[in-house]
Amino acid sequence: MNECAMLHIPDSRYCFATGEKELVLRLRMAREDEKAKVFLIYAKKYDFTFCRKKLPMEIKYSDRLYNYYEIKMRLEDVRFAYIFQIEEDGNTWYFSEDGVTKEYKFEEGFYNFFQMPYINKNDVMDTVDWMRSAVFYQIFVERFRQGNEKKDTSYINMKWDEKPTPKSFAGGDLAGIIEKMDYLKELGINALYLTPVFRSISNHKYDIIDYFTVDPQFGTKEELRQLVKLAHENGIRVVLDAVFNHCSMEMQQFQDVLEKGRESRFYDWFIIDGDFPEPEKMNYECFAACNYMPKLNTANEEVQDFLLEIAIYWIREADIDGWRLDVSDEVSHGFWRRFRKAVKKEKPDSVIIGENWHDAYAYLMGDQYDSIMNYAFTKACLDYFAKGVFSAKDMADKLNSNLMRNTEQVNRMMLNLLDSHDTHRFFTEVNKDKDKMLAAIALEMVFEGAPCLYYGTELCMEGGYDPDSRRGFPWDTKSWDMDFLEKVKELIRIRKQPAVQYGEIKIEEEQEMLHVERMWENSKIILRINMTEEEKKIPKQPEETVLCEDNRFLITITEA
Ligand code: ARE
Repeated sequence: MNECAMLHIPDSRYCFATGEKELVLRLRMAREDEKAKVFLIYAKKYDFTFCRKKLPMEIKYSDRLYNYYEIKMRLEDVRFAYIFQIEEDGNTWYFSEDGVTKEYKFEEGFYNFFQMPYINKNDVMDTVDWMRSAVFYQIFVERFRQGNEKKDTSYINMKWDEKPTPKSFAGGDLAGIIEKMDYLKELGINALYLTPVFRSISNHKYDIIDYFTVDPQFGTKEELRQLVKLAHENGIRVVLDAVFNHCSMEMQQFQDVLEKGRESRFYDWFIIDGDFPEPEKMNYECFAACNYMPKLNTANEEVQDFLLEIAIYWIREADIDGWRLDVSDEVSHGFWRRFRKAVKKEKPDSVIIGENWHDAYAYLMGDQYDSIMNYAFTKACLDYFAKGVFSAKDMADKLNSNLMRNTEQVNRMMLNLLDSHDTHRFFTEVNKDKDKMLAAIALEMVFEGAPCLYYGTELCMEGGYDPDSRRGFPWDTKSWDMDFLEKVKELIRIRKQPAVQYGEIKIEEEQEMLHVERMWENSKIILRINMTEEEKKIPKQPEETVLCEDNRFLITITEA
């Protein structure tokens, strides 16, 4: 048995409460040990030495190197003690805080059993309920739709269907989104993520001058209110972009420091090396190498208070349903902890989605964000669907490995995306292959977490890297591929099936195909994807009913 591969950490993604009396336990073992029989030996904490129970554990996830055994326990008590027992080739081992041992002295167990000492209610992370069935649609506001024809349009310098440059303005606004709410509802999405809408001189508005004003190019506070209200009436939630890592150098507080240097009462709002910030010398922290985006010092409590006020203000004023956090991995954990408390207090079922491109476990333990933009999912999809560097087995391994980074609650709230305003469009990445595109969307809809469609995905919009991925939405219906659009709608409907909302997930390779299963009560949804060069008829069992199919995938349902 490969001891080095064995891993279990109490009170972590390997042992977490999903309710006050519900605990998930995971044990990692080497893949080569898959014949081993694994048992959980457990008891109420204070009973462990004299009265224990034993349950078998099953492999629920596998990646290239490891198998992950998982069990969900309904507890009699909030204090829980346990060890693992492993049987292989006629040998028995025990795995406890003492590591792997041939023998285990239960009478001394209180020194080295693993434990969940006490599940305190306020430590249990809740899944935001509506996230279970959420299908997000990301809108880059400047390019979705111009609804207000009466506004001052002198800033518009790009024809709607032209290729954008970094400084293009096409005229998109909130009124445009309001106007097209029927289209969004019809598509079946039930959550919007809007890129920033506050006052700023750029087209993307990630350099904010005034966080309390909607940018006049986009509309007014009243229109934002209306948008959210109308969205809610149509069963659609709205998440806005919180750009709290940095602001615009035009923001009044930074201007004050530019003018007064150390004498400014806002000097400590920024991180400056010297008496004055000097943009040409870049002697202050900023986003990337953009001197026009000075970094806010979120270690400063006054800055924290200012940002929290903004977060709460828009929940109160516009009734938004959550925040996506820009460059969240560069902002302090301490700030996000305060942020979560404040936002969840104001609106308990709001969602907090970080923009971390990498493993974000440290932020996802229930005290900071609920989820992240799942770029690890994006990368896996690129490798499998677009670049062809992943076989079905590689893909299954990678998806399982990614799931094991986080707890069940977090996995259910992950924002799974194929592309965004910061990447090439996925349709361009798959070389405009509609079968591959649909197969990828099918995976997004059946996978654990909330899918997020970047605006225009449903119409196969193309585009390279920023700014090309931000073209104007093609409203001329003559150009639409209606079959494709209908397929996307069908797939969105599948995401709302109970098995996908609540079911466990199983991902594996079968006959060189990717096989994803969701199971809930009596129903089982199976997605099979064939990305091999061989065109094969994707097999299904006689008891399965087809929900949706295309050249590269088949989704079926079985109701027992
Ligand atoms: C502008 C120009 C670009 C130019 C860039 C740099 O448009 O053509 O390349 O400047 O000079 C916003 C705008 C951008 C704008 C940028 C700067 O949307 O158009 O670019 O401001 O003015 C990293 C960050 C991540 C960030 C991405 C882009 O970690 O937070 O880079 N994403 C957010 C937003 C962006 C936004 C900003 C941040 C700034 O979503 O839209 O840009 O507010 C690895 C790294 C990641 C890295 C990722 C991509 O995975 O680990 O950290 O993300 O690659 O590079």
